[in-house]
Order: sequence, then structure tokens, then C-alpha cells
Amino acid sequence: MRVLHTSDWHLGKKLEGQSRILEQKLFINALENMVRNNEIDLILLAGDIYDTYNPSAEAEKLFFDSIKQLSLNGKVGIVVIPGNHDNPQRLTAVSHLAKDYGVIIYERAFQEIEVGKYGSLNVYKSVPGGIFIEKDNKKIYLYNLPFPSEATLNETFDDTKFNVRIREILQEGVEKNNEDIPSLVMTHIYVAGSMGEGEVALELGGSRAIGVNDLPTANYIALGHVHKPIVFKSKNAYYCGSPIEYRVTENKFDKKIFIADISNEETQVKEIPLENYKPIKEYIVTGAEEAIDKSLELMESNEWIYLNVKLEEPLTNSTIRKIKSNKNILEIIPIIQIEEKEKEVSNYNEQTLEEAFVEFFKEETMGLAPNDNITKLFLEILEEGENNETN
Ligand SMILES: [Mn+2]
Repeated sequence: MRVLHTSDWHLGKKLEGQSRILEQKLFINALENMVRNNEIDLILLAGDIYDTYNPSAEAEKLFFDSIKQLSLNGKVGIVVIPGNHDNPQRLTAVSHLAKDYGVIIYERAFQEIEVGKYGSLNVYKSVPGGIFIEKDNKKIYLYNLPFPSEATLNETFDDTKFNVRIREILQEGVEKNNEDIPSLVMTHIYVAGSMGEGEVALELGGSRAIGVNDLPTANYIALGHVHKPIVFKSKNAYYCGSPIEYRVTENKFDKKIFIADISNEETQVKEIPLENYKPIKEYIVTGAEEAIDKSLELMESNEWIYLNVKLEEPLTNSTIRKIKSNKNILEIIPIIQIEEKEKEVSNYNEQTLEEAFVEFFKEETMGLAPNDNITKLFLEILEEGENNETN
């Protein structure tokens, strides 16, 4: 059976308030072509379909359209599990309609899917968390574990036992395959990388992790959660990563899709690089003029832009407007130049109030001098105070 593995679509996710729906639609169209060109039997969608618990109508429409489009109207099977970003009830609300298109959507761990026809897929046997699938005389067993947490598993365990419990669940899940057919596992979880070949140690803030050795032995393990493609060769385990860059830190590596030929023999895996429709870029310029020039130069660049500007004084509103005439500029990040000279102890008594205010303002703003209006305002308020006193 030929399986395409994708995850972490994060439909509806925004970047500094900017919609990514257009890029997400382009990805879905590209994915449809891959499904057609590679004669895919089954698509595994390993969680984080949406970005939030309450996706927008636009994001939901894209998901509904996508499963119909990618299933080629029921010719290709799709199995979906919720990730930590998804609301499982919301995700599965469309299950009954999706069934005709060959789409199986899990809501929770240990769920027993109804046996029967799902488009061209035949689920001929079902166990808690696992399905025996037959398509065109090819058979596989697939064990699914949606994002596991104490809440979703309805269990409590202390942090040190998390990986032990997950290892047990996955092991028992795989053992339910009592036929001589390949075993696949799909889950949405953080696997802390060992430092072997092609394996990268990562930290995902606060997320509970399992180790590579906690993964069971299977013909293919489809992982979701990490946005970078990672291969754990020793376990046939793969993170395909997110299809598009969702943060500026993700612009250092290529996005991929994995296609696996699954049989009782060794699994053959092909990587397909994904096109980057609108890369996230960072630029550093010095001064307002350079910032405006850069913005104009990149007007047609089709990039998301973070513009870092080295400054000695704040940008005026008119400069900001000129820079932002380039709609791809996400954020203008001022870098205030701090003078290295040793700070002298101020004697405010020897300064005029205006001088003292300017100095105080600079201390509070990492070296940024107040503009004339602010200084004027300060002096006006001061004067008002003095007048009040004499009244
Ligand atoms: Mn996730």
C-alpha cells in the first residue's frame, strides 16, 4: 500500500495578523497533484489540522474542501487524528459526511471505528485505536493515538512516567495486529531526538516528550507535532513537518512530504520537497532612509518581511507609513544604538530641567532621545504645575 504522510497544516494560522489561507490553498492543490501522480492509496494526516480550537469559517471550509479534493472523491483513503491545537469534537463533526469520501476522523484515543466501507477503503476489522484496512487487495493495520495528555487519555500520571505509559499504549496498540500484514502507527507527540544520524535534539517548550526508544516496532510510524522534517531511521518513524513556514525560525530548512511503500518487506520511503510559496525573511538596515529604500525594493518580492532598523532616533509616522506601503512587511523592529561610553553619574542640580528630562528619557528608553514634542509637552506640564501652585 502506498501511503502519503502529512501533518501540522494549522489551517487559519496567521502571521502577525496576516492570513496564510492563500498559501495553504496552494499547498492543498500541490498535494492533490502528488496524490494523483504517485497513485496514493492512503493519506495519513497526523494532527494540528487547525490552528485553534475555534477555527474560522474560512479555515473550516478549506478543511472540508481539502478532504474532498485529496480523496479524489473517494478513490483515496484519508485517516485524520487531532493534534494539541485541534478541538476533537469540532474536527469530527463532519465525520458522517466525510465517510463517503473515504475519510476516517478520530476524536479520541482508544476509539473503535465502525467497520464498513469508507469510500474505496474497506475497514474489515476494528479494535480500540486500531483499524484493519483493505484496499485493492492490499492490507494494512493502522494504530492511531491522537495527541495524548492526561485530559485526552482521561488518566493521571506524573511527568517521569509519561513516556512509560505512552510506550505501553503504543506497544499494546501494535500487538493488536494479529494478522500477517504490515503495522502502521500514527500519533501526534513530541519525540525527543536521540543524537544519531539525521536525528536532531529539539526542545518544545513545556511539552511532554517520549524518547525514540519508546516507539514500537512498526513498518511505518507517522508523527505530527514538530514542524521540521525528522527521520528516526531505526524505528521507521518520520516527522514530515508543517507544509509551510509558520515562524521565522522555520526558514532554515526545507518543507517535505513523505511517501512510503508499505509491505511486509522493508519500507521504501520517498521524500518530496514542497514549494515555498512565500518565504519569511529578515532584513537589517540602518536608518530611516535605508528602511524606506528596502521596503520599496522588496515591493514585488512575494516574501513575508521582518524589517530590523538600526536607529538613533524614533521613526516618524510618515516614515512608518512609507515603509508599510509594502504590505508584506509584517513588523518594523527598531534596534536602538546604545553608546558604549561609560555612564557618568548625573548631577541633576547642575542641569536645566530640560537637560535632566532628556537624560532621564534616554535612560528609560535604552538611549532613545525624546523628540521635541515630548520635551515640549513635559515642559508645558511642568509649567502648568507651577502655575497651579501659585494659584
Ligand atoms: Mn502540535
